[in-house]
Amino acid sequence: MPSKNKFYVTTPIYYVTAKPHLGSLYSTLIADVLARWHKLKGEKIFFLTGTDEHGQKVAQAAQQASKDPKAFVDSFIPAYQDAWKTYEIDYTKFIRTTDPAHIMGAQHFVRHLLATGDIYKDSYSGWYCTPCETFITPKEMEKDEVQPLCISCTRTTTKVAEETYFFKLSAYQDKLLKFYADNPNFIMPKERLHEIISFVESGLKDLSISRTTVKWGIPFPDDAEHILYVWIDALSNYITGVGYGNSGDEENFNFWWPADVQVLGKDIIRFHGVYWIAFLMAAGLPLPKQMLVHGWIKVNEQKMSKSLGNVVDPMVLQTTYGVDPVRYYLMRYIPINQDGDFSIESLERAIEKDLANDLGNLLNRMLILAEKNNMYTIRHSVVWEQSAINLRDECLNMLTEVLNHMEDCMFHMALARIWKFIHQVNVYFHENEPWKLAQTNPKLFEQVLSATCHSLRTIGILLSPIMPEKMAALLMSLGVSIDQHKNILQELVQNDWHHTFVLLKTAALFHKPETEKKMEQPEIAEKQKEQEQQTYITIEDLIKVELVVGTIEQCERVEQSDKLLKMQIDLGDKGKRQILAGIRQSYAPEELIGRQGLFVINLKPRKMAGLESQGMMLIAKDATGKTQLMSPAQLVPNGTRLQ
Ligand code: ME8
Ligand code: MG
Repeated sequence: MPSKNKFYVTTPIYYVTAKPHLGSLYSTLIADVLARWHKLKGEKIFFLTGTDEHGQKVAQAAQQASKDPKAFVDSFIPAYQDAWKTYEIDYTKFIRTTDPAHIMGAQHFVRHLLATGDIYKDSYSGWYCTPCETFITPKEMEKDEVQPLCISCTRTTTKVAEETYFFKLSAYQDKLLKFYADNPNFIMPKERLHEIISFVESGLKDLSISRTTVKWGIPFPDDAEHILYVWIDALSNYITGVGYGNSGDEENFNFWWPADVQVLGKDIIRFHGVYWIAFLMAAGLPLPKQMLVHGWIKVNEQKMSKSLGNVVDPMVLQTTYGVDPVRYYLMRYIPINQDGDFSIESLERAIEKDLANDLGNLLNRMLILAEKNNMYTIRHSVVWEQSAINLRDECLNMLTEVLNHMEDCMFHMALARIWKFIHQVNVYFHENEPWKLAQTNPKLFEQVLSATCHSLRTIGILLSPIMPEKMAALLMSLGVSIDQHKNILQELVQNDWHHTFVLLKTAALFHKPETEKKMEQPEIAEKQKEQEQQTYITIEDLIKVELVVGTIEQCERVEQSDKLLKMQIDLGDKGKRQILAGIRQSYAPEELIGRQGLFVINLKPRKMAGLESQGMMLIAKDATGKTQLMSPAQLVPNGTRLQ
């Protein structure tokens, strides 16, 4: 089939019972990054986001606020639109389920399902969880339970007994299982597919898709006693948003549907991976190509959520830290395939270390040095020195790996790989001592600047979907402009270092968080207090500790843990050891491989996250929580004991 060169991406539509929080931003940001990434490939983009405004949950919240439901939902819309605008969320359309076009489309969808015979009327009696807007299936209840708790959110449920329209979900069990088997990449990350398969395998009951005891919703076609169950209303936004059910828009709908990627959190995977797919199968519509399911942002081990009241307001966060640094932090340090803890501490560390020190300073040093020597136009070399050739090869290696990670939507891996390259560029710049070359060898001086500019150009383009504004500034300071209609990634992969750069002085891209501006971190003060309480040990105590120099040969993340890295350490004549350390927030594994460190090797082996750690690595943490690996200032043979 000829490719349409299009990319259609969606986010969940959020319940408008409050303004957006960091969790809602996270899903929306992932979709934005994907959309911008595909734009770099020259594809046409449709990016749909919006709000889920009907149903019992919203109606109850409106009632509590003594407001009419429509006035209540209207009051939050500016907060969503402002937040998305501030965070550079470049959506194509913001859909509201109260939009007339959506209402028409959703009714059309249900009429279609009625016509195919997949809907019948009966009575329903059971339990309902309002916060999740979900019916509790008998399987999810303990036997003889009086009032079950919701298995998803553990809150109390309410009894519902009413006449309802059912969708024949049970008829789709085999078709769904076949679909999953035929499309193993349908759900990313792949682990999440098993969850769906076992839910479907355990048996599907027909699904109630209308309510009579709730009034705030879309009228059921030709039966005004009923309103649409909020999930069938909400899910259909993904098709109504591109024109389904609205005459005149068929061409638009046929062009964009099916969605290429649907982004969602793991809490709503069943609605998307099972119900939504079955509805579409019943309607005979094409199925979405992929669902990208992410984990939860947590605060102190708890899911960040409106109902738990532990939310972080992205609008407050950006006033202190800026938009692009928050975007970067979320994409790099909340791995998409697992839950991630949000902390101010690690956000500040990311800004200081990765953005201000590693990337910002590199650009700055290069620009200042060029200016000092009146070099504003940097020409490429015809013959490159070996060190520049090596850097150029590394640039291509990095690109290849980053492209793969981005195809897998492993954003955190892509970013770690880009940062490894940034380190290499820093080393190249430093080792070539261009400030000396400026006096002794102007030609080579220009070459070092040129190699650095070429590297920064690639870095800036690759990072532009993550930090659009900062990378636009970076590229502008190099005199680079991007042609929106070309596949720029394809050009990058050619890795031709033949550009001329016209430098423009620019304000520093990133600022280290200033101490007086930093947000509250009470836990840090506690830690400092603990450290201040000194007690003495004797020299005999000290020599009991066997402290040895070793080289980190291998290093990888421990899947089950947000904090741990697993390392293989070469201790020379003392052999090899597996050692685990809680430094994952400070170092990407690649950064550590090949480096020397100091290790306690006679500590009793202990299990961490189910793995044995045969010693301990020495690290230092400063007051901001930044971790530093302790290493000898110069290379020392592995196995050397400290004295
Ligand atoms: O479920 N971490 O809306 P909702 C990461 N209206 N993501 C989070 C999060 C967190 N702590 N908290 C929320 C609904 N999210 C329905 C969806 S779609 C047809 C209807 C994100 O307001 C995540 O994507 O409860 C989650 O799936 C979504 O917000 C739920 O938002
Ligand atoms: Mg929710």
